[in-house]
Amino acid sequence: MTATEAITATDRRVTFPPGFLWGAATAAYQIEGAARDDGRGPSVWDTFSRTPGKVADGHTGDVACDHYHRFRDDVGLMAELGLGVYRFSVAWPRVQPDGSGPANPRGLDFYDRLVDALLNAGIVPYATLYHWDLPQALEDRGGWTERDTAFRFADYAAVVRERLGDRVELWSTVNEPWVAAFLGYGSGVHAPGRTSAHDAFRAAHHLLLAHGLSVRELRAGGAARVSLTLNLAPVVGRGGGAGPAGPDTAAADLVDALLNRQFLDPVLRGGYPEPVLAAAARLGGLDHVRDGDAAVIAEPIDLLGVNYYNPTYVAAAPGTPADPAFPGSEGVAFPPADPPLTAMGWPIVPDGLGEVLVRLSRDYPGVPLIITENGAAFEDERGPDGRVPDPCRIAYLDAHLRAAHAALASGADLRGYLVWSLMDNFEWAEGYGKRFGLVYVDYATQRRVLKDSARWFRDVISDNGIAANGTGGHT
Ligand code: IFM
Repeated sequence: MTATEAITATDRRVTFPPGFLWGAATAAYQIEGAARDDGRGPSVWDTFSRTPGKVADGHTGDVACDHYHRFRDDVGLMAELGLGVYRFSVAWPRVQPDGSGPANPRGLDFYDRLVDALLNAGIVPYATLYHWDLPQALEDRGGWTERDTAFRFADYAAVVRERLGDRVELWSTVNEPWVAAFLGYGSGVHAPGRTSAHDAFRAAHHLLLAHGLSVRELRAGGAARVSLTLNLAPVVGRGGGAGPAGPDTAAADLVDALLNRQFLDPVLRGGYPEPVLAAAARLGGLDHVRDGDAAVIAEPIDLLGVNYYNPTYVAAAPGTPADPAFPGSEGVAFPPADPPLTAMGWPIVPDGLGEVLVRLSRDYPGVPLIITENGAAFEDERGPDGRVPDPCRIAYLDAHLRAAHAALASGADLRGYLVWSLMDNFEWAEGYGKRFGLVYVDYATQRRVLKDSARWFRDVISDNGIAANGTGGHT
């Protein structure tokens, strides 16, 4: 059985509710390039990617997809696909090159032009304020381990809202705080590359505080609809010790607390889960958590953004040291996943998306959901006819959409689905080798080519659903 066959879930036609939002997502450092243009300051990712050995093949975001100069054509591609919504991120170091103080108007001008181009094309702009490009000047003062960074972020949010708030109604504060904190300050595989359990918990808390403070700033501008974007995954015990009281179940519960509930509970329930408090207390203390923070972090949101890629597998393994990305997970192993896998080596498990959505609607009712990222990297190549056939991606998206649809049918309040990503881009520590796009980017020429999946997604959007046989409306 091929990977494509293995992940094609069913051949039934499914239709989404009227008004369902269809879109695609990107992030500033991954596509913009123009790293020194118009007064942009350096970010932690500029520093990190220039540090030998940190990013595959020494790639940097200096040029990326050159979207900064080509955004009008890229918006044209979005219009061609029929996107209803486009999620992009604003680069903090373009807006405040040193992370504080007066705004750099030329940096804001870029987002002004982008938002106008989107609106002219009938596409809803969905602005993320933070997708990991912390101004280096703030990292030099302690970065996310410092409480002050959260307050600088709130100031930055106010500056962006003042310029774009008359036209942008849909906002996300922070993208994937788990990744920013635990890969940036715990395992160090992401910028700024620090490796301290204590720093990782501090960073996570200050990112949550930044979220809550910036929700307040965005609200001060009026009618904004505000979200937070979390990477969420089912955590599955698979060492043979599962069962209600089995050791794998306890391991799964601990990792679920570290990965999912560490963010969901403070935002949607007003406080950290006990296993997170215990781990953070043991690994450096909780001095960074102050009275009043819980209320700020629990500031109501209008929408929760869900980024889903794959489940996390765990097994009880007494004596195993903690994985640096999961400080506090001593005694837990992370067994490798079975095929089918994406080019990232990530397991393809569409039902995991459904599980996440149903769990959210059960355990955290009342907050509408939007899938802000879902997609996959595969080994895409241009054929001799110039086309980029990517049947695995079509099958992947088809199966995940079917899982999302089933979750809707089970009562999940799901409002939309955005593919990661609009186009191939800088995949962080993996550089440009991993292609997630609906649109193929030839980095030598910056030529864009619609992959077959882009045409398929265009038909899904225009049909507001998926046709039978896992093909969308695409023939
Ligand atoms: O490329 C990233 C994105 O920046 C955040 N979510 C996961 C994607 C794939 O790794």
